[in-house]
Amino acid sequence: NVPAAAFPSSDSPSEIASNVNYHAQYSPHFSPFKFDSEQAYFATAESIRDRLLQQWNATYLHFHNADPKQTYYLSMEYLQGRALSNAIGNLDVKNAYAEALDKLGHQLEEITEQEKDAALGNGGLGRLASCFLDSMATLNLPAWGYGLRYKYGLFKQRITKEGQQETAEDWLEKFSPWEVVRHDVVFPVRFFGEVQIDGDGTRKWVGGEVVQALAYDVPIPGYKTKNTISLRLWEARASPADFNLFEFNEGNYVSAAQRHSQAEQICAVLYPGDATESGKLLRLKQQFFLCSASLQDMIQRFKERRKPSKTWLWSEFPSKVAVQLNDTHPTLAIPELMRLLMDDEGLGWEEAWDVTSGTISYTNHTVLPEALEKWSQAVMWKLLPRHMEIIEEIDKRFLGTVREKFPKLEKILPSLRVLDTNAEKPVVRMANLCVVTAHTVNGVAELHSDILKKELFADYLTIWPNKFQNKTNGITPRRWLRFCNPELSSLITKQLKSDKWVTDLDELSGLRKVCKKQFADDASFQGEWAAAKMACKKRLAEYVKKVTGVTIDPNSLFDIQVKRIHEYKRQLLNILGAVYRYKKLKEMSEEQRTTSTPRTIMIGGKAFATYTNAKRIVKLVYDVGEVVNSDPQVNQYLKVVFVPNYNVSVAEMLIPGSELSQHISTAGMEASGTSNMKFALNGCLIIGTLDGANVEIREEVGEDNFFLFGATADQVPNLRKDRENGKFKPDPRFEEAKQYIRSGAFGKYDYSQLLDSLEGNSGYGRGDYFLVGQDFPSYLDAQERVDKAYMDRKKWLRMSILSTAGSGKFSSDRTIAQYAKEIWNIEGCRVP
Ligand code: DL6
Repeated sequence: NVPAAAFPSSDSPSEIASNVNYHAQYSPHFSPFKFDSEQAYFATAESIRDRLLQQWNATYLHFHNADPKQTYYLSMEYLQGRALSNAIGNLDVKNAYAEALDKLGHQLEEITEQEKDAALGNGGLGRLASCFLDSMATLNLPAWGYGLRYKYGLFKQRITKEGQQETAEDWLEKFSPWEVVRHDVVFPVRFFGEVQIDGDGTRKWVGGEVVQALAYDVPIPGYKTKNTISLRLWEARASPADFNLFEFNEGNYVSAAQRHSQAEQICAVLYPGDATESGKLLRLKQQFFLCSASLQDMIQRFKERRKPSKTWLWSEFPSKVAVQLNDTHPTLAIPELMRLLMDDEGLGWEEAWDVTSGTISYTNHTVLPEALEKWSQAVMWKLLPRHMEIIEEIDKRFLGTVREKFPKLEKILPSLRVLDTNAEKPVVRMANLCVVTAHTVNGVAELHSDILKKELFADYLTIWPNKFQNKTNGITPRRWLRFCNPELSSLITKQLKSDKWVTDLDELSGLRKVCKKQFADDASFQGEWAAAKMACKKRLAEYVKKVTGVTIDPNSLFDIQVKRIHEYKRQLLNILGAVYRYKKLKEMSEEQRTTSTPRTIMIGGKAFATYTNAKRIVKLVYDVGEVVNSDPQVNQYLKVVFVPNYNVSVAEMLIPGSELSQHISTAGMEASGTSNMKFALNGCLIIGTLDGANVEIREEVGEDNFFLFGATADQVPNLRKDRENGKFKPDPRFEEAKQYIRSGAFGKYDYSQLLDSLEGNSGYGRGDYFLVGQDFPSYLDAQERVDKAYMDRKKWLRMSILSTAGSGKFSSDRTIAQYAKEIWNIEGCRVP
């Protein structure tokens, strides 16, 4: 009986219900006459989307008229997660929508569960990009994100007794209500072809294959502001003329549609396998496609905003446009901007170079050698011949400048160059191209930025002492506390008597007050804190039961490690610790066992499809869980669960319910980590090494509230040398844990190759390069401290409260405000 209204004239629940009903009737995606949860989700999402579009239009118009300097964030990854609950929260209409849905016979929570995660990312780098967009919008910054609209995103993970199985992620299967296709925003992107030189010496890139980049806008609302910015995702399309009707009518259907399928491949999946030449070429195509389409769009907007006068100075471009490269994946923006400026706009080299380097800044997110991109020069010449000319020129001019101004660097010049011509297969070093060109280079945590300055990019410091900065990562407090943990959120707001912390996270330090007097700590607050945590733990236990079938006890300590599976992140250290714990529990008498701290260890994360050792680790966790969880002697004291298909929504369930979280990478290898910040913010204690942002988290929450272990980054090189020289003596407990697995205690699968990687003396991926054996004893000691602390409920709760209280620094609002001021030079531009 609810009427249908195309747009609600107020935020009253009945008006909203009419609007949702309108969408159910007039934007139908299913057969009529039913209104189940799925339909209700789409209709609700469309109702919210209308609001976002209204705000988006107002924001865009405002930016257009005000013409402020604008930042463009270029990233191959965005891990957006679900949009509905986030948008409802940011628009501050949760209660109104909950009531409206109630009128229509639905629960808001159940509706939001219908949404599939937009998983256009792999890990921390992609989620960081999404947190940044939320903060940019919330801070009213004139900023947009650019990415690719992958049809399948990263794979969906299933866990069976065989280990990890990958299937295509089908987030677009039933359409996404959050994207708006812009048929008027299309740019041609060329690949292959050749460079044509005109009579006057001007160069033009011609021929080859041309693909159309079509824009889809995903509106990103700020929190309690009208500002709604865009995540513009490009889709690759062939034009209708590329369909070969003649071939088709000849019955050659595959070749008739060849151009179309080639275009479709570009945005099919994130990180296609790159073991083959065609895989490498496809990845490079993806990167260039993102860069070229985005830059053409930026240039067009720059011109449009200057249209009344029809003239502009290109030298003004850097004072209107900032481009942030999220790692090296969008490095091709450098030669592409140079090409567009020189070949299309007629600028000379120097002028184009000043514009390009004045516009571009670069964030490094890793020091792992295998993740520092290097592209074969041969492949680049084939795919992007004009860009290779430009890169060669950049390299040549860089050499000239250094030789002239810094002759002392001659010896080390080969390692600083953009081109590596000595290699058997000459390559372009993308990180070097970024450092040589960008006006600013930043790392993502203090330790990581120091390592960049002292090691990876040390020699560039002589040339550009002021180019390098640190911007410690952050997370959005909206998604990662306010919305995912309503229980703790309300308690904090009640205690602080304000919800100002949602946009000013430093306010959380006010919670320290309740912990001031040693153990005279406010018992009632502690009780409420414990109750909030317990509510989240119970919800998590139900979820774990639903997705794995394993029953876990909310009274046990919930110990979680969720992140991409990688040897440097050392999930292997965690599971070896669990194996050791299991063995000791089995050896204890029943009476002794009753004094142990019951624990539920949860591990989750995706292993890259071709990363064999990572997949073995997943299987080992699963196998250990199968044995431990069904062992009646032990399973009241220990459970081990592999949580499948870790993604943003799963994180939103796991993190609020966590009590201990493991961030245990080999020191110096994790650039920052951001889930550590989310856990700490939700009152979870961290067991970790002095790596990445752990260092700063420990400083902020207090060293007594952090379970530290392991070698430091300074010690790691010598410890590796010691191993190589046969000086390392493994702790007997480490040997015992490995031996237990080798004995077949966890099934018939042969884990010898995985365990062998922890033995021997040297080599990356062998000889225990990640120092699991080295850190194992101090890890076990730290775990003992955890067990003891958990038994002291008051102490644990106090530590938990202090952990949240000390998390203010890790808001992405702080990070983005620093980028805006110290790198982009942009200011807020709030829609009136
Ligand atoms: O900066 C975001 C995120 C960091 O928190 C992680 O520590 C870091 O591993 C990740 N880096 C990458 C880049 N590639 N690799 N490996 O994902 O960035």
